Amino acid sequence: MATERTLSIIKPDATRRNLTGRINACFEEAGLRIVAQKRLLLTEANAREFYAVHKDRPFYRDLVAFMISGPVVVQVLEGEDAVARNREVMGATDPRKAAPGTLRAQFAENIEANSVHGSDSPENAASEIAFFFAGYEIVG
Ligand code: IDP
Ligand code: MG
Repeated sequence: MATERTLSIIKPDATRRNLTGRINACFEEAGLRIVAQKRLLLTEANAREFYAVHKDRPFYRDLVAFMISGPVVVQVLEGEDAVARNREVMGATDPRKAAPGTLRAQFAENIEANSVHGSDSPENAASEIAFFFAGYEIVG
């Protein structure tokens, strides 16, 4: 398996509850290295563009409003099979279906305010990383 990079976002429900460090510790314990990280407030335009793939879903407007409701921490995680490994650490979208011990099982408030985002394929990881980071901001 090759070393990969994936985009992670610690969502506003988690930054509000001061969970950034605990979530980052879970990534590091799972063998994922945080090779880029910044805290920012998404603009509405940012959030709409980032989640454009979901623009026809009934939850899109609420999701955009939630993602701009407070600070997020955007980060690049690097490691063996990082995309899939991060999805395992995150758990299922709906915390009621997330395996015990996963981030969403531990921390998510509900299916929308579910604490973390992670890219779902290496192709999407590359475009999501480029959405937030210039090459010089990523230090492996
Ligand atoms: P993922 O984050 O596990 O990849 P996606 O299906 O890509 O899940 O959905 C993106 C985000 O949209 C989710 O993380 C969650 O915040 C929100 N979301 C997904 N499904 C629902 C829903 O049924 N109701 C409300 N929000 C949802
Ligand atoms: Mg997704």
